[in-house]
Amino acid sequence: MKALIIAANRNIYPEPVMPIGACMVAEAAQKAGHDARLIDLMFAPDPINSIRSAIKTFNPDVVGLSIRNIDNNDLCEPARLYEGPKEMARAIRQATRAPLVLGGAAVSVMPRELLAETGADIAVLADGERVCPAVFEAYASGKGPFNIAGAAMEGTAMLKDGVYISTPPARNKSGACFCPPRYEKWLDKRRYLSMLSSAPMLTKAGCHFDCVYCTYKKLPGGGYELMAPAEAAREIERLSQTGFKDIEFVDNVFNSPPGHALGVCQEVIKRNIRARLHTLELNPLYITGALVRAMEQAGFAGVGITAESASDTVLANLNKGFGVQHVIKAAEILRKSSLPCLWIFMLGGPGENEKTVRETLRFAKTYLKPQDAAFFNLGVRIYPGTGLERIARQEGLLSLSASEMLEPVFYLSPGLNFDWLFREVESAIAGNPNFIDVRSMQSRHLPRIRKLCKMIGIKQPLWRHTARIRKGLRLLGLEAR
Ligand code: B12
Ligand code: SF4
Repeated sequence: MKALIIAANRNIYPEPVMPIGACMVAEAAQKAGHDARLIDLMFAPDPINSIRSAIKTFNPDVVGLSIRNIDNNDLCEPARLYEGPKEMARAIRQATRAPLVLGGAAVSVMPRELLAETGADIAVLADGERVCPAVFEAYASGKGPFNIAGAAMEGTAMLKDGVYISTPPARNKSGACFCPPRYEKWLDKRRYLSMLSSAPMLTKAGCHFDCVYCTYKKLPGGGYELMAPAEAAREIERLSQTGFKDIEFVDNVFNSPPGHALGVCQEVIKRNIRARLHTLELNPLYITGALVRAMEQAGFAGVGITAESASDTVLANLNKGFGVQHVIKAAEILRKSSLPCLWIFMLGGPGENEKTVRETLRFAKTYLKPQDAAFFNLGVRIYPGTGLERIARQEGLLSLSASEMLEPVFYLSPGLNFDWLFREVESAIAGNPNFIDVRSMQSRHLPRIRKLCKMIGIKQPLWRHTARIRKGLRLLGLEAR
C-alpha cells in the first residue's frame, strides 16, 4: 500500500522538534512492506502546497496525519496549534479520496475532539509503530478498520455516525523496542541541526505516577515497557555516529523506574559514547547521588527537574507523589554535581495561594546553582478526562464541554489573583537573570539566537546561557525576556 505520512508540526518554539512519532510510523509501515513516504512540514514555506503536490505525485492509498500539539500551554498568549493540522486535513480531503488516519501526541490527548475537527476516518490512540501497519493492512485488504465484532480495531478510535467508538491499545508483554528511527532518512537533518535541535530518544512506555493534570494514557496497572539498557545504548551510539551529537530522552520521566535510568547510563559509559545527552524529565523522588554521578559520566549536558512546586500543599493537590522534602533533597544532591539544571515549576494549581507561590520562588532563589535556570509556568492547562478537569468542575471554574476544550483552557487556583501572580513572577524574573517563563521560550528572537549559537559553536542546552543571552539582547536594545 502507498502510505503518505505527514508530520504537521510547524511550531519552532522553544526549538523545532524532530517528529519522532511520525518517523517511527513511516519506518514501521515500510518494514511491514508498505511503500511509505514522509513529508515533514516543519520548515515548508507553503505547507498546503507541499501536501497537494505530494498527493499528486505519490497518489497514496492511505494518508497519515501526525498532530503533535493542541496548543502552546501559554495562559497569557495561547496559540491554537491544532488549527494548522485542521486546515491540512481539509486540503488532504480535497486532494484525495484515500482514508485519512490521525495520530500523534495531541491525538492521544484528545482523539474524539480532533476526529470531529478534522473529519478524519480513524485515530490511532498511541503506539503508532505497532497499530498503524495493522490499520494500513486492514485498508489494503478492503475490510476497513473494524475488528470482527464490528468495533474499532485495537488501539484506534473513530466517529461512527457521530458516535465515538474506541478500543484501547494492546500492549507488548515481553521486551519492548523503541528504536529511534533513521532520522537522516526521513528528515532534513541539516536544517534541524542548524537550529540546535536534539534527536529524540525514547526508552520506555508507561508511568506509575498519577499527577492530577496528566493526559498520558498509562499502561494497565501503571506498569512500564522498558527498552533493554544495552540496546538503548547501542541506539544512542548509532545516533551519535550518524551526526546527532545532542540526544534528548523523551520518556515521560527519565528516572522512573530508577534502576532503568541508571542501567542506561552505565551502558552508555561502558560504550564510551561521545554524545551530549539531555532530559527535561527528572523526577525529584528518584534523584540519587549514584544516578547523578552516572549521568555526569554518561555525558549529560543538562537536565530538567519537574519539581512543579516547593509547597507541600500544592504538591499534594497535584498528586505528584513526592513532597518538598524530596525536592530539597534532590537540590542538595544536584548542588554537589556539575550538571546544569533547569528547575521546572507550575504556579496556580489547586490549593495555590500567595504564600505557596512565595515558598516556591524562595526555593528557586535559595537552591539554584549559578549555572542553573528556573522555568515558571502560570496556570495549568485542563484536558478532558483528567482529575484536574473534575476539580475545576467541582469548584465551578469550568463549564465548557469536552469538545470545547480544544480551545486552551487553564486552571488557576481560586486562592490566587492572576494579576498578583503575574506581577510576582515578573518581578522574580527581573531580579534573577536565570529565571524564565513561557514567554522566554516563545521569544521571537529565539530562532535567530539558536542559529547564531550554532554558528559560533555554543552548545545545547541554551537555557544554561539565559543570563548572558538576556544581557546581549539588552545591549542590542531588544526586548529581553
Ligand atoms: C519530550 C517532550 C517535549 C520535549 C521534546 C524534545 C524533543 N527533542 O523532541 C520539549 C520539552 C522540547 C517539548 C516541547 C513542547 N511540548 Co512537549 N512533550 C514531550 C513528551 C513528554 C514526549 C513526546 C515524545 O517525543 N514522545 C515519544 C514519541 C515516540 O511519541 P509520539 O510523538 O506521541 O508518537 C507516537 C504516537 O503519538 C503515534 N503517532 C505519532 N505520529 C503518528 C502519525 C500517524 C499517522 C499515526 C497513525 C500515529 C502516530 O505513534 C508514535 C510512536 O508510538 C510529551 C508527552 C507525551 N508522552 O506525549 C509532551 C507533549 C507532546 N508536549 C506538549 C506540548 C504542549 C509542548 C509545547 C507546546 C510546550 C511549550 N509551551 O513549549 C512544546 C512544543 C515543541 C514544538 N516545537 O512543537 C503536549 C502536546 C499536546 C498538547 N497539550 O498540546 C504533550 C502531549 C504534553 C501534554 N500532555 O500536554 N516537549
Ligand atoms: S509524571 Fe505525572 S504528568 Fe508525567 S506522565 Fe507520569 S503521571 Fe503524567
